[in-house]
Amino acid sequence: MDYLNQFSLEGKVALVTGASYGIGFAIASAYAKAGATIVFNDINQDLVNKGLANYEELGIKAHGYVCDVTNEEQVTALIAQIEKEVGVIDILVNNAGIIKRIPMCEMTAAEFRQVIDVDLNAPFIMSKAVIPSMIKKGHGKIINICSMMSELGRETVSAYAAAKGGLKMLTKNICSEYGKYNIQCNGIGPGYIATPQTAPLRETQPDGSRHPFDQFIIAKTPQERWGNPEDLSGPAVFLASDASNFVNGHILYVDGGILAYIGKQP
Ligand code: NAP
Ligand code: GCO
Repeated sequence: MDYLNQFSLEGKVALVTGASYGIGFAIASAYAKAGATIVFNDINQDLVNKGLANYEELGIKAHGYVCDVTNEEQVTALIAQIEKEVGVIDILVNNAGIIKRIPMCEMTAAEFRQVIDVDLNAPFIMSKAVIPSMIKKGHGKIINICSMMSELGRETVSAYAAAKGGLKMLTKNICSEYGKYNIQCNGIGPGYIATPQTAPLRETQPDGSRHPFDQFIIAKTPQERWGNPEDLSGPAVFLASDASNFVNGHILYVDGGILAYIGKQP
């Protein structure tokens, strides 16, 4: 058997949410290079257009749609439109996410709910929308983008950690409930990745020094660097391909070793 063929995504339709840029864009671009047809959504047409241009720059003909992943009506309409215009979704990556860095006692309930809505409720809504067709088709791959905060806490990210911890368990539950239909649901837990979401944590200080949090992450990472979105491409292709057909309910941490390491002695 040519084992490399197991990693091919030829003939597959992959939907990556929130993939105009950042981690989602890197994953969707890797899927296209592995042969998949790429579908992505973002929250407004301007971002979708920017995303389409970004894919075109790489020679990728993507299908972009406007959809707020927290809105169940929009999601139901999106899946029906994709199935009509592109095809049944074989691979869903729940990537869209937000973070609010606010000390818990200063965070309003509305702010907490907003993070839970995008980072946890939306993956539930999206997964519920694609599973029926995956069952009919006899297979499916759902990949949830979790986080270090699926395992660890830190100051100011209470809502995000609660959501990503919940997303880890939603991943295990989809595996438990739908594994019998040959649906594999796994998570990817990125470490600290250089994207717009973490830009505030990496800003160069007025005196030209590195941001204290930047230095902290370097000291906590055995590989002594931030991750790049492209570091997630290979693991994401693996979990979307036939190479992982008996991997289910697993969270694959792609973190340069952070979770294994107590941190460099100051
Ligand atoms: P990002 O740069 O902020 O991109 C997030 C994407 O999600 C954006 O395209 C955003 O669109 C979209 N989005 C947000 N809310 C949405 C909604 N309601 N409906 C549709 N799209 C929506 O974030 P990232 O760093 O690439 O992170 C992507 C995922 O990885 C997130 O789930 C994040 O929690 C997770 N993650 C990130 C890191 C990291 O260090 N960067 C590490 C671990 C996990 P807008 O521009 O319109 O907001
Ligand atoms: C933060 C960061 C992290 C990363 C990521 C780590 O403020 O601590 O934004 O939450 O985004 O989730 O895996």
